[in-house]
Amino acid sequence: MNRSRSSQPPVTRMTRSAGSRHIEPSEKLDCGPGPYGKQRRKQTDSALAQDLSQMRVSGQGGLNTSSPSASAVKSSSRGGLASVARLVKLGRCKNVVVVAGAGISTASGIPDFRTPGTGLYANLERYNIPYPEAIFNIDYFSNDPQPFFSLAKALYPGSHRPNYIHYFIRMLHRNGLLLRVYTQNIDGLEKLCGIPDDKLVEAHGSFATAACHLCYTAYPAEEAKQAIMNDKVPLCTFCAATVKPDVVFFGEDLPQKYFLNTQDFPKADLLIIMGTSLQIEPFASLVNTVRSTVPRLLLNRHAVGPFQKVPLRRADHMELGDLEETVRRFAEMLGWNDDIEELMRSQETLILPTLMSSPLSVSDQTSCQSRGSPDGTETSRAVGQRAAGSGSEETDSETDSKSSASSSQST
Ligand code: CNA
Repeated sequence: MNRSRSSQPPVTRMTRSAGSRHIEPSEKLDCGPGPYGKQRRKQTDSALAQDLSQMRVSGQGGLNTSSPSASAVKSSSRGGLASVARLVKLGRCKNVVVVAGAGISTASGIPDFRTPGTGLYANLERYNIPYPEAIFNIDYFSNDPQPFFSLAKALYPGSHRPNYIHYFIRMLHRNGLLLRVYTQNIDGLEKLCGIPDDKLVEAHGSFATAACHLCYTAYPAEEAKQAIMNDKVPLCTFCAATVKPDVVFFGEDLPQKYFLNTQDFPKADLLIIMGTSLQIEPFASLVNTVRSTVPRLLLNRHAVGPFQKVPLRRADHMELGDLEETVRRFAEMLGWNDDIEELMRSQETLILPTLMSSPLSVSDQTSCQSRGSPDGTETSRAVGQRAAGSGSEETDSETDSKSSASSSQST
């Protein structure tokens, strides 16, 4: 068992923050408590300066979605999906960047944060926390890790299956169009559906690795998972503080890979934003960093971020409504639907052994997630969620490399 120090992936001082477009300069200058703070400071100055300037752009508040202006925006968006499908079919979009959030996984039975009624923030009684964001607050975790561990038990990869939306993103890759997907999700479903590692930035980390939350000594992810699943607290072998999966908490550094955005976004020729409220910085500001002529397509239940402003950029399009339904329509327009269905079937056979029955899936915990899809496929997904053997981080990555090979063959 290897528990060497500092095998934590390189981190930066760009930190995650919630609910505010404005980031205090003092917060940005904090390198965090990690042992390599100074080194990190040198590496990331230019990226930080760039992101800070961009954040000012996005710092203007948007309109409330229920306001008259918001509905004006909504109605002006009609036909957006067809226009973008036409551009793709004409071969004008060969470097597509996808920005994703919790809304792409609700069809897999994982509640998002903010949807009224079903979102995790509306169902926090069981976690016994004073305010919703506390569940991802590192100081709160340091004092009491149990609320996060209860949620982690339900979010650990292995109990949920990728849905049509994840496979749509993979199809972008298979067709050679995906430059990168930037996801805020920590459920690992992008990996599980076969999107290869080099196409994926998990901006808020994942459960694939774990480390001490104080000294960052690496800890075997599978052991951390076993402890958490058995209601035990994994402890650091170096300083005895609590070990945490490498999910990025508010105030923590984002993974170094996040900074690929400085190359990717200027290169993008289509930006697709899916299932996010664009509330968490610095991630939310990314959508303002594509060139102003680049089409931005928002697929969400309601307008968010810059899409709440009137007028929209000329190249902005949005399609509001249920995401899975919208993505299916988009795929139909592109002529991809049959291929996606086929891809889902073949990948399901590969991933079934990695899924485990989960008595504590988030949807079970909240028991309020809408699970039905128009064609009833959710029923089979739910059955499949119960039908599998034991999963592990190792099998997850094995599946990933297998499917990466198959998806790269297909591009
Ligand atoms: P959020 O703030 O909850 O926003 C989700 C957005 O998706 C909202 O605008 C919803 O209206 C929209 N949405 C949800 N379901 C649908 C649907 N079926 N059709 C159309 N739109 C829909 O979540 P964000 O991702 O913006 O916030 C980022 C947080 C959420 C990240 O830090 C994650 O770690 C965190 N999170 C992740 C998961 C996950 O990994 N699956 C789950 C819950 C929270």
